[in-house]
Amino acid sequence: MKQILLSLLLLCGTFTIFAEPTKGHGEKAQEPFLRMRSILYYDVTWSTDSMKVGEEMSVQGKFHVFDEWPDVLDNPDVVFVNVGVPGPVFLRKETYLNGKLMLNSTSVEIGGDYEFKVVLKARKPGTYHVHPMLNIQGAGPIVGPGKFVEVQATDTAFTNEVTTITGQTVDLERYGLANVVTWHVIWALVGIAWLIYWFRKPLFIPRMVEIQEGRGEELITSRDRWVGAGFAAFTLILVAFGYFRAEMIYPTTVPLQAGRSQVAAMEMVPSSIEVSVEEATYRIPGRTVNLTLRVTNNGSKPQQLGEFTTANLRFIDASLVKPTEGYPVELVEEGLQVEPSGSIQPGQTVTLKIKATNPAWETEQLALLIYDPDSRFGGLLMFYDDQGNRSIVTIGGGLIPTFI
Ligand SMILES: [Cu+2]
Repeated sequence: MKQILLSLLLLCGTFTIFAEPTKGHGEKAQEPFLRMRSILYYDVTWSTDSMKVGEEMSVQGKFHVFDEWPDVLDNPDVVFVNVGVPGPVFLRKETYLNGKLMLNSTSVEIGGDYEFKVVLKARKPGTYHVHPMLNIQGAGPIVGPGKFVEVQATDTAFTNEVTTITGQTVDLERYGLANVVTWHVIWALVGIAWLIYWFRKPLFIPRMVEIQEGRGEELITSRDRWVGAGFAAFTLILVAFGYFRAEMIYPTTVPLQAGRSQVAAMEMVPSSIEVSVEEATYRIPGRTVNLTLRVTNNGSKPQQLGEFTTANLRFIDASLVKPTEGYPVELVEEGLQVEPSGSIQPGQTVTLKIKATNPAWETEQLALLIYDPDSRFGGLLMFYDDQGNRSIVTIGGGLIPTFI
């Protein structure tokens, strides 16, 4: 016994010593197909990465709803625009989807592109990983890229004042707190009294024996029945009292809004570039995704591939694409290798070989894709013409692992 205890203690000790502070929220633990083939985020920006409690920041960007939406996920019919932060450390003051104010859930079209903006007010000091996020019913929370934002404390206490429809100004941080505490205490007391009454009697085993011996009826006395009825009556009276009291104090109320709003996808200029995936492999020792693509330029301007993005990782050709200032460096890999390099002329069809090398395929746990029963990838290709105009093409297909 002593030995077992000692080894358990040692085991716990070892875990504690080697434990690192956690900072993310398990975004890497989400299945690769979920990150690569559901919502593909792009153009995400954070207005700041350092602020004080009470100050506001915004997270904005765009996302593409992947065309080949995975069968195992429910369609994105109920979608809520949100942010992924560890707990209630920010207040979400405003949320927009394609410029429309989003208080409710909406639906998004498969294959559509949307622009979002979320305004946050810092509530608690600390350093937080801030992601845009969509909560999709039947598919889970799908997070975008994350950036660390530091929130510094201030001397003044945090308040969240709003003016109600009756013109009263209230601080939502404390509003109704006494009422909430009072009612919790009242109901806890009722519950405890109920438990105490029954716990005074013989409990599980003696009761089981009585029932087995056919004397179950004798376990409940007429006094028990009266007490039970008393509790039931008291509970109903208390509920009714609470209801009428609330009606009296707050005569004007608006119920929580449960309707769903409709937002159409962004109008996108149809891309003049056609891409078909001929081969896609993942070279395990080199941590490289190799893509062989057949690309046709049906437009009137030469086009050049500048970026391949998937699962919030960006592989860019630094001569064409510059990440916005402050974009998390760990999510951008410069040096997207494209062969043959250079532009694709109007009317031309070329076979492009693309190499996207990054240890992140392993560290972001995307390589786990090859162990899935459905090893398919998805991503966005961004082509640029000679004037810097961008056109986005979605690609996807099976990804085959190679070991040499
Ligand atoms: Cu995170």
